[in-house]
Amino acid sequence: MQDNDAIMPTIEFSEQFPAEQIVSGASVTINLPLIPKQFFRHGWQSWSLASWIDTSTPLPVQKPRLLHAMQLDPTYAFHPNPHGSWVGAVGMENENILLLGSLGLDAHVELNNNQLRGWYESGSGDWFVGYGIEQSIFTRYAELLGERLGIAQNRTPPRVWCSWYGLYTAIDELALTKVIGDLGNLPLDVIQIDDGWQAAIGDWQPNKKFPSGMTALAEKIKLTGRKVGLWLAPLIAVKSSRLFHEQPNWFLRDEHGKFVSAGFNWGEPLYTLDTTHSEVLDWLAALMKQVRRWGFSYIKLDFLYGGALPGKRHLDIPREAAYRTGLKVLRDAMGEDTFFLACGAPILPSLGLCDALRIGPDVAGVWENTRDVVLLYNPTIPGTKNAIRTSIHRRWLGPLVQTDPDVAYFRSRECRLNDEQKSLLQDLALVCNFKATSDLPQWLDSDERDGLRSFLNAEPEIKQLSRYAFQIDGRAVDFGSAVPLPEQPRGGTAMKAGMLGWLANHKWALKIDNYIQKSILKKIIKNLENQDANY
Ligand code: 9PG
Repeated sequence: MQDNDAIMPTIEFSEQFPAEQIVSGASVTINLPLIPKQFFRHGWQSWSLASWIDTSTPLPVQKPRLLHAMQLDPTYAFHPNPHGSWVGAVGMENENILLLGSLGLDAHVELNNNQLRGWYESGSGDWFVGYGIEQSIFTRYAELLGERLGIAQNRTPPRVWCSWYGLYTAIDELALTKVIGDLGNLPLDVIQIDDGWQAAIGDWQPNKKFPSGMTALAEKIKLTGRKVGLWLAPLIAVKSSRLFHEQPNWFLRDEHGKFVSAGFNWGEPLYTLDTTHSEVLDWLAALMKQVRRWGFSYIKLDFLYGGALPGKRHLDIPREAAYRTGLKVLRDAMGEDTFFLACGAPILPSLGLCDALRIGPDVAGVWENTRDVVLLYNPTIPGTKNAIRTSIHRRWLGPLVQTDPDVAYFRSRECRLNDEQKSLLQDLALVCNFKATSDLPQWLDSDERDGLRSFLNAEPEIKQLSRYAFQIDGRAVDFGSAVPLPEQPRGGTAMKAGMLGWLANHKWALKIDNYIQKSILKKIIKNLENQDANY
């Protein structure tokens, strides 16, 4: 090391490079002999892209800009070089990798030609530099992170039925009661109610579709011998919520006093709470205690990235440290005996505080959606290929936390995945050791129901053969087909992409899209009334 400046060490890569070093600094630079062909890019939060990428074709900025806060780290959305949050790695000539990863929060890594460089956003901290076989290096990095940030204690993976990818926001008491009955004796440990039960994002009381209240619903599920789960997005609120209206001072603003955008969803702008405000922390703790009193013991907290967005906080502490303060309060209030799944969550700042972490974007009943994935060049948008790609690149987090790759599909109704694509998702669940589905029992034929049952009962032996190839009880599975990013739009397609990108940056266009999605959903739900489970 040529340690001219102790807070900004520079390291020369050489033939006899050590397998492992820990260096400290506000930034660290590693000079490489050549420009590497491959860079491991690690996205900020659950839904952000994590993948090995080819350094010869720079990734275009994903569209639309309006959703950046919700899909990646907005601070680096336009960063010109291949980059990632906390960790980056490059492929070397001899198949070894060289990894540079921070051991603290609020850090970033980029590849600038032949320099691998990391920096802390404020202050300085420790870095791990590892050189060698890919799997061993990631394992060692995870071990060191565990020592600093903590390891999830609860290692028993729950088998979950989640309402989202079947009913979406169209859940109500009646539809859920039917599902609970029709699931029969399928070996599921948790029934988790997702988005759609609440009065508004920010107002965490049941809406009119749940007239009997949350305690009654929880009781009904507990009677089937299962745990009950609930989805909330406690750190964000829509503009029209009572919370935003009544407590505007709890929300994060920028240095000009303007509310920080947390994205746009449910046809509305999103804002986020300032987790350094003591009243916000009290409110969050009270909310978790309320959810526990209702009877829920599995909690999926979503859109958590909001708490770590850049802004001017009550206390002047780094943004990921501020987030972690909020997460700790949520965790303590829900208690150690609650299973806590963090979703839409910045990865490193959530470690040690949650039991499970969503490690990829949402799956969907399609492999790749041309409009959003290809034209907007958006690897964060819900879709099965996007979900598999990022999740498989985050499996190394397994020793630290339970890794949730999202639900698997068994149904052929209301799903456009072919058998091979469905199998790949099911196998992803097996290699990540987290099994969930949202299939409505009414939609499954008897073979599909049997398939779901054996999946839930399976405890296969998993062996990783190479980056994307595995053996599941001796059966070969390769996730490589989900990894390539789409071709970048050219010619006429590029023009279409430009127009769509422009359109998707307008709130009115997203509102119309939201309206269309809701009408499609209404039709699906209407059909449900005439469907009975057939097993
Ligand atoms: C409920 C859902 C489900 C799902 C979560 C989350 O536009 N987006 O980028 C976007 C990404 C994910 C998302 C919604 C919007 O889904 O991952 O499991 O709980 O919220 O609304």
